[in-house]
Order: sequence, then C-alpha cells, then structure tokens
Amino acid sequence: MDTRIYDIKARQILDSRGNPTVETTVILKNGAAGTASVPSGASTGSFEAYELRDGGKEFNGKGVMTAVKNVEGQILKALKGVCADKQRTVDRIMNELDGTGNKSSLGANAILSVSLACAKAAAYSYRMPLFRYIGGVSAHVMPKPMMNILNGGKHAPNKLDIQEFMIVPVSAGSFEESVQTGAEVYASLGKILKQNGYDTAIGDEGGFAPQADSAEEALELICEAIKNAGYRPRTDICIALDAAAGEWFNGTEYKLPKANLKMTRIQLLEYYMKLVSDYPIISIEDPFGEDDYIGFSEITKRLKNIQTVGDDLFVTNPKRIKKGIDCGCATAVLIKPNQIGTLSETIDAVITAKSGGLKTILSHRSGDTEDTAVCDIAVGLNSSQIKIGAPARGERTCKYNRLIRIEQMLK
Ligand code: 2PG
Ligand code: MG
Repeated sequence: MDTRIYDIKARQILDSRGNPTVETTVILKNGAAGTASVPSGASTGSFEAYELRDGGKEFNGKGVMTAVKNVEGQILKALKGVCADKQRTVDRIMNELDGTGNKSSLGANAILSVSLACAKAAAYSYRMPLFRYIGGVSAHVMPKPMMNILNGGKHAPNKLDIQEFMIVPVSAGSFEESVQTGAEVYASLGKILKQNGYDTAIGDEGGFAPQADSAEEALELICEAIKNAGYRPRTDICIALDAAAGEWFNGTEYKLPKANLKMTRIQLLEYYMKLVSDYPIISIEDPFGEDDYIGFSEITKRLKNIQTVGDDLFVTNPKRIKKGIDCGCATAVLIKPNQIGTLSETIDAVITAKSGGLKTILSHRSGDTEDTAVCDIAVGLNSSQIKIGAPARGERTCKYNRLIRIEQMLK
C-alpha cells in the first residue's frame, strides 16, 4: 500500500458564521485523497494553539490565505513523499517545521487541516471508515450526545451569561434514539417559546436564543419542553451546562457581563449548587476561569454527583490535563482537535485523560463546517460523550447524521 503524499491543495472556505476557514485536500501516490476543514471558536481559551488570520481589510481581518499558502508551500514541501498512514511522523514534521510550541508560525488551522486530511486519505487507502482506521478493532462505543438547545453567552445576543444549555437523553438506548429524543425536545422548546411570546431566533450553535432574563428562566423553559415532548426530566433527560466562565473572570472575581453581576468564587460556587439542587443538571463545563484551579477543585469536591468538565482549563493539551488530574480539578475533559492542532496530539489528550480516570467529550466549535471528523474520532477513541450543538442546522446535523451511520456500521 503506497500511501506516500503526492500533492496537497488548500483553499479558503466559509464556516457556519460566514467567516473564512481552511480546507485542505491531501492526495496520495495511490490516487486516494482526503479532505478536511477546520472549525473556529468564539469563546476561546488563551492557551489554545494559534489560529492564523491574515488581518487587513478582507473579511474584516479574518482571512486565512496565509495559512492556505503555508499548506501549499512549506508544509507540502516538508511532507511530499511521507507516508500518510504514519500519522505521528506527519504531525511531528509539521510541528518541527513550525517550531513554536503553539503552532503560531504555520497556524494551527493550517496544520490541523493537513493532519486530518492525511488520516482521511490513509483511511480511504485502506478502504476503511475513518473511525475504524483511528480505533481499529477496539472502536465500538457510541458517545452520548450533549445537545445544545438554548444558547447564551458569546453565542447569542440575549441576556443569558451561561453559554450553553444542553440536554442529555440519558434513557435512550441508542444514538439514533438519542437524536430522536433531542430533536423532539428541541421542537417542543420552539413551540413553547413561540406560545409564550419569546423570540425563536437561534444562536451560533443552533440552539434557541430567547430573551430570557435568567438561567433559572431558561432552565424552567427547558424542563417544560422536556415534559411537553412526553419525557421525564432527570429520568429520561438531564441537563448539561457550559458556563464558559472564563469570559467572566478578571483574575480575582467573576463579573457576569449581561446580568451586570459581580460574584466571588464562593458566591459563584453557591449559585451552581442552587441550580444543581433545583434542576436535573448532571454536568457543568468551565464553571470557573481557565486559571482558577481552586474554583475547579472546589466544585469537583463539593458536587460529587455532577460531572465537572474542563474546556478552556485543559485546551486539549496533555500537559494541562496532567496538571488537572494531579489537583483533582475536573472529572471530564472537553476534547477539541483545533485547540491542540494535530490528530496525534488529540489522541494523546484522550489517552492522558483516560489514564487519569477522566471522561472525554469530543467537541465541535461554535463556528463549524460540514466536516464530521470529530464524530469518527469520538468513536475511534471510544469517547463516552460528544458535544455537537443543536439537532438543527447543516453544520451540526451532518455530525448527528454521521453518527447515525456509524452506529449502523457497528451493529
Ligand atoms: C465551547 C465551544 C463549543 P467555542 O466553549 O465549548 O461549544 O464554544 O467554539 O465558541 O469556544
Ligand atoms: Mg466550552
């Protein structure tokens, strides 16, 4: 099997927010090809790998033509003739060529697009679906979806400071059933919002973005939507939150910008404890800022039955995950390939998390594309959960639909 890289083509395409992003096609000597595009975040952690943007006038400075040129220039030159199925070699060569540690020279967007496109081209060469290529015979777990049905924070122009309100269909027996449950509740929420005079506009991840005044109001609406769809809150469907509280932290205290409310770490912790006791919440992501290890450790200790998830805290970085494991900061890690910038390092992040007893949640970004690699990575690595937005909008539904297909392949 000659999987040597023959050519690499890259281009600037649009993501779901209408911003430019990189798409790359890797072509092998054997004629196989793989194409991958990269997503982009809005509430980004400051320790994420570097997303290279052009600056200047075009696309309000968000162009990615420099990254595209890096792929077709320096990266192609370094990778031509390298076997695409030697993923570690491919990724190491790009990291060495970049030489910065955070991929700021070539751009993590340039590097990740090539890394994933190589994996897809290699998988195609072996006539395997990507998840099987990544996970081999051990890939068998379908992840539980966290389905975003209500948006706030940086993803929606409403009054909610908490960024994501998600439902988790805990009693569903299959992924397909989870999707059905989630879609029914999503539709039910839309109906309730309309009946009660709320706006039914949607936010960046496809969840509704109503002008609710508080998290409590949003949670009441969600519980009502669950019941109206014929399900039982907690027994059938639980709620997961992503506070994205890094956006509120000024180093000493938390300032919720939309509610215009100041809270100390302890007050914020007490606020979460009240929400958890009043609503069927089973998971909270980024409850505190990315450097607030004390806050993270405290909530993990105090809310033993709740999953505490580090996103901006860990930024898919094995070193930060290790530190988090040592201080007992969280019980799960959000895994975003573009936070670290290569497939090999994403795999290492998952391995590190699991070795420390942490759960893993593969994740999309708020600005995403039709690329579904994140689904194959989740199944390939037997990740227990996945977060891919609302059961609506093409860049989100393509991922649910991909997982429905994978589930069928696994049967
Ligand atoms: C998050 C993500 C994805 P963004 O905070 O978890 O839902 O948002 O891509 O804007 O960082
Ligand atoms: Mg997050």
